[in-house]
Amino acid sequence: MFERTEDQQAVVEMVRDFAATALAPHAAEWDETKHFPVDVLAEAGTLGMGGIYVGETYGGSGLSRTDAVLIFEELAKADPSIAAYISIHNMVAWMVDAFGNETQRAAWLPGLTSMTELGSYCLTEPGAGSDAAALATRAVRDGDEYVINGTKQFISGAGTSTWYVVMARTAETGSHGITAIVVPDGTPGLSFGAEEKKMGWRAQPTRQVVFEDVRVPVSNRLGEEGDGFMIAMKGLNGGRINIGACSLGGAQTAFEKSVAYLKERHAFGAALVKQQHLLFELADMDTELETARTLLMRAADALEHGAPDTVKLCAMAKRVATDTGFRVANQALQLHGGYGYLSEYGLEKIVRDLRVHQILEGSNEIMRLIVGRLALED
Ligand code: FAD
Ligand code: 2MC
Repeated sequence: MFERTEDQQAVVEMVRDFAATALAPHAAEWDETKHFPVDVLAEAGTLGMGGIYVGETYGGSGLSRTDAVLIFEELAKADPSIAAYISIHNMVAWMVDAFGNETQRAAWLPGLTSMTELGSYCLTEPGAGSDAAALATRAVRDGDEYVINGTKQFISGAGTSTWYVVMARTAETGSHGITAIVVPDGTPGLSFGAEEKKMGWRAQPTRQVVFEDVRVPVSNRLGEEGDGFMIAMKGLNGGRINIGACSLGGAQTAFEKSVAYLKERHAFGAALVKQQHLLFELADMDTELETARTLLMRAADALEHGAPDTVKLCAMAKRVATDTGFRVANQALQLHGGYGYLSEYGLEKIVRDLRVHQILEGSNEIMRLIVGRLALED
């Protein structure tokens, strides 16, 4: 699990090359101008990054969850914001592949896997974030159609995506009364809020998605009525690992910048790296990143093989990797002194981008809730 195979090494090198040429040189500008580079995403699609762990029949790459961790770490080394969006898109593509029927997969996957059509995951609402099972967006059946009303909050890619996977209430039975429905862009009654102004993740849009008597055929439902919460949570198990890998990638870059900087910056008659305190800081950062990487790979392997402790490991790994990523990035900024605070050095963007990983895809408090509850069951 920990030694890379030749195939994995080849994938990593391909992604590293793409990230270094297509993402890294533009990341600062996209952040500043809030540009969502859909053309570059389509390029990532041609390289197989639109459906990393989607089956090959409809254009997926058929790779494993541990491969995905390696890929997202590489992408995020160049730009955590774009890497994180690709991770959400992959979650959507996988949900269609895993829970869609043959007709749905044939219709929706080719566009998703090639990333010529983007996907958004719509769970959170203004009144239901962490308590996702309390969601109120309603889908009422009318003959062969669902009529959807409600509002989704903080939806990544909203306004640009072609496909919205929407978790909506079809019955008053809590988490078992939720259904996953695919809503195409352009459906009458579907509209979007203004782009949120954010601390980080500025190279991708976050908007409300509003449903006013939106009608879609019943054949757009993923799985059965009432399966939606389970589908959403299973998607998130992988999403949580991937977002952890995005934290790792951003923080790894921040760490490497710190090593180079402390070697080169002189004070008190020597390079700063000669200060044992600073060397120990670097040692801790390196160790913490490796600890997080190891746990992520362990969780990804559990998910890949359907291990009974998958949910717990994914939650543990998400919390550890995103907390570690933020701490390391923030410490890297500190090690750069005043220069760390300047955009030009690239540290403050990483800190801004990584901060939100502690909040979304299940906040780190919710990760503790999941682990704690499961620990009591053990
Ligand atoms: P709340 O649930 O209101 O929580 C507020 C605080 O209370 C948090 O610190 C939380 O951890 C804590 N808390 C809540 N309940 C408990 C508890 N039981 N015990 C301890 N602490 C608790 N959602 C999507 O569906 N799709 C997306 O694409 C998406 N993209 C996002 C992009 C961005 C930039 C952001 C900021 C959010 C995105 N989200 C998305 C939403 C995200 O998942 C939620 O913000 C997150 O789940 C937290 O929900 P909330 O904001 O409503 O906070
Ligand atoms: N994997 C598989 N199944 C899961 C699961 C998981 N990770 N989490 C819950 N379930 C199942 C659970 O087993 C139960 O099934 P059943 O009733 O058949 O026994 C069902 O779902 C309900 O679970 P709970 O009884 O634990 O429900 P509760 O409401 O008490 O808590 C909680 C659920 C808090 C774990 C869930 O609401 C949650 O994960 N909240 C965080 C929301 C979140 O992660 N949002 C992210 C939005 S996406 C995003 O941010 C992006 C950037 C894309």
